[in-house]
Amino acid sequence: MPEKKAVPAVPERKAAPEPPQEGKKEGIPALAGKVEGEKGFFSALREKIMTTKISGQQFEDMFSEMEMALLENNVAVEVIDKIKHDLKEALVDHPIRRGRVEETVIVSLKDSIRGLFESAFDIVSRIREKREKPYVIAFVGINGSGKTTSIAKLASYLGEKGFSVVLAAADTFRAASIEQISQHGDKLGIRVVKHDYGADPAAVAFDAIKHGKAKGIDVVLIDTAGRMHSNADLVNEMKKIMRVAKPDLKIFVGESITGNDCVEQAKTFNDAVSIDGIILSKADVDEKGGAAVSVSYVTKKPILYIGTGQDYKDLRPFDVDAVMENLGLA
Ligand SMILES: Nc1nc2c(ncn2[C@@H]2O[C@H](COP(=O)(O)OP(=O)(O)O)[C@@H](O)[C@H]2O)c(=O)[nH]1
Ligand SMILES: [Mg+2]
Repeated sequence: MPEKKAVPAVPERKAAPEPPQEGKKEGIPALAGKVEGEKGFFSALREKIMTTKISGQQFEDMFSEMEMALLENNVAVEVIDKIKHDLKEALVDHPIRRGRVEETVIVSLKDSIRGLFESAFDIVSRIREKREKPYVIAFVGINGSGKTTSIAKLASYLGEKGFSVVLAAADTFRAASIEQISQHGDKLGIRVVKHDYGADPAAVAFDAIKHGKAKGIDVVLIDTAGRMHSNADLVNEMKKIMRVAKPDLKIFVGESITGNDCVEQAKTFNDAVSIDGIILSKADVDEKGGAAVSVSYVTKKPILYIGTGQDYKDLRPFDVDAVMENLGLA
């Protein structure tokens, strides 16, 4: 090893000898005192020894495997593109400490996924903040996605918080829908405003709000029908309900188990009536988590609650940390 320095010390830094530090076994006596914060020759050398870089090609190879895993777990394609972009920025051609490559990739992946979620707001505060009663929430989503069940859960929760609630049976289309919501109303001791099957859903919503105003009710929850989301009639019907009811909040309810379909539905309803938030139902049966990871990013709307079962108590505020944990990314 050279006895003298191959490159002069950086001029502005006085070569004040540092006290010998324990545990430092650089094996280069002439440079041993100059490791911390060193610039120039030695730091360049040290960086070469201590760090590595992921090249563009290595990244592509690594990501193609990751991409397969994300697709298999129902993560939407545009979300995969976003994750790829984030990881590329974070990883390609940056020095990474040797032995820390895997850890660095995982940290970058977690950061990227965490960044996909819009932050949720608190419905209870929103209700309290509204001066004029009632606070009106309309629920949209396709048939069987969990709207009526989620409405009943939310009604139960709001009841516990001390709010008076009325339900609007504005799904006048699906067989037994009015009976279903009426049963929930009976169990919860909550009034259900209903018309006959085939009646105009907007009229049901209107009546429920009128009733709410007259009785000083805090919250009106509007159930709606969800025939196929591609059906233009349905979209027009939704728009009419929204025009008439002017809800304070429009919540899309989607089945988390349907993965990409759920994301597509959310997009369609968002385009049609501009949703404010999302409830993901059936999270208790979803192992993949792709919808949870994708739906907020794609719509730019927050996930407010997840449904975790069929009981009234099975509605949880959405928690990014819990989702990360479910995905094995905590
Ligand atoms: N396991 C589970 N089942 C749910 C959940 N939410 C709703 N369901 C069930 O899914 C089915 C359809 O729900 P429903 O509320 O009628 O959907 P709607 O057609 O959108 O009103 C019913 O059998 C519900 O009991 C949930 O979070 N977990
Ligand atoms: Mg229903």
